Amino acid sequence: MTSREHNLTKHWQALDAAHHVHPFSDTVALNREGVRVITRADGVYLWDSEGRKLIDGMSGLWCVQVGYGNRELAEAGCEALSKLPYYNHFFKTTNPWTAELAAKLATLLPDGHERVLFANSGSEANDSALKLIRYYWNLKGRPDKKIHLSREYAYHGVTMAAASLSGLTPMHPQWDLPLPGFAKVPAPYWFAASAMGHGEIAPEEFGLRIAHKLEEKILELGADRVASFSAEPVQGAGGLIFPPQSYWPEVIRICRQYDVLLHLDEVITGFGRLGDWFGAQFYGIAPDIMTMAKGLSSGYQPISAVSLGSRMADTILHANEEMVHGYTYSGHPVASAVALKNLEVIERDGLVGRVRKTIGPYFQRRLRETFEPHPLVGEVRGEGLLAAIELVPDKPRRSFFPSGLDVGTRCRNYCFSSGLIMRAIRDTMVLAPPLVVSEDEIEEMLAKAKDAVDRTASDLRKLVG
Ligand code: PXG
Repeated sequence: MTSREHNLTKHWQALDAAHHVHPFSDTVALNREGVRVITRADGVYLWDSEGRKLIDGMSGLWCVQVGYGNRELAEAGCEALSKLPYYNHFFKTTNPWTAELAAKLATLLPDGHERVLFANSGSEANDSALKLIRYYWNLKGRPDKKIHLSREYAYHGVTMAAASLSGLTPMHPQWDLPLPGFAKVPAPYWFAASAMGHGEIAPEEFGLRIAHKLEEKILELGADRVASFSAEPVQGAGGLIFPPQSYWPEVIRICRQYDVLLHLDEVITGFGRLGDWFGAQFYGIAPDIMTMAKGLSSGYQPISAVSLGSRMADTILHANEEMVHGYTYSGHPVASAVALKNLEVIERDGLVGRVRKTIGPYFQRRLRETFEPHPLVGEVRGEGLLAAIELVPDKPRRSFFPSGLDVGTRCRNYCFSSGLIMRAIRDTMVLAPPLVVSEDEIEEMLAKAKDAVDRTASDLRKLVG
């Protein structure tokens, strides 16, 4: 590090500490430690202001599908910025990029999803989805159907409604949430089954058991009061929870039987991460309404979308009245242009097929070879370019460490110090690399991750014997 780099870093850190409030952070602790200033990125790599290179195993926050530094996306954004930096869709107007983006999405979305609304973040998309669900039931003359069901460990965002829908309990008390009208059902988290008191149970049987908890909740609340069930096809920020194969078909049956709208949150699973365009196609789910963000623009611009299946579209779009909803930046021209180019690049370069057929299987095989034999690893799970490694005290018993040991954070810190960005969710280590990642880059990530898990194991031997 040069002295100029050092001085600049200190300067930005001081400004940041004095004026910038960070998301999901303890300000005092953060400023004691000092933030890292990220200054540039290319491919799967980031650089900080001190010249250190980091390999990004998380695609930013699960979003940079095409990798960093893609010139085509930058140029598409520049072109829209120069031609039409802003205009809205409120005054009987549209723009070329937003119209084309909506039409392009309709070709990729599950059958029947022909209509799309735009917003700027996953949280806003989910907030909008809940409003549309309420509106649908009001139009149908069933105003009592108002309860929104979702799952424990779900992450749907941070607006009042999206946080209420989220099932990660630390997200609620600071804000007096959840709002009334939200209820939770358990997650199909098979690895945690015995810790949750389910005893020894096979994954497929567990999938059915947890699906039936949804049915029990609907019956308990009354099907005539339940509006919707919201779920991520694979739960992301809650710990990368992959449902057993038996789960989704049974959930779909239950939603149909009790006339509960199915809302899929594809904010993480959308745009190729599982080796299909969406989790809906991967698991064979036909949602009534879907939300997406992140990979829609590879994170290059803030943009999200809500798509309506034919059932909801037919009712809402033929209401013959104004739909009183929309944001200043819904379908922003620059964000739309970048998202449109992003979809073109993903399609042209065959990135989804690559995840399904080549790089995804390679990643999954090497991950299992590297971590399944490790004494600290209780389970390796994953599909496509999503993977989780559960760090556990007792491999055969599938138990968890006491939270005070901060095993995941310890391992995450070792990753950082060796130049790998990997996410720790409790003691579950997560990887979600960009869809363009190469085999060599996967090897680099896995070698650094293995080293971090080894060092964590050695710490634990010292701590607990
Ligand atoms: N739904 C899902 C499934 C998400 O993962 C959101 C909605 C909200 O999106 P916005 O754009 O409002 O943030 C998300 C976001 C993490 C992490 O640490 C995950 C998210 C956001 C921030 C951190 O894993 N997911």
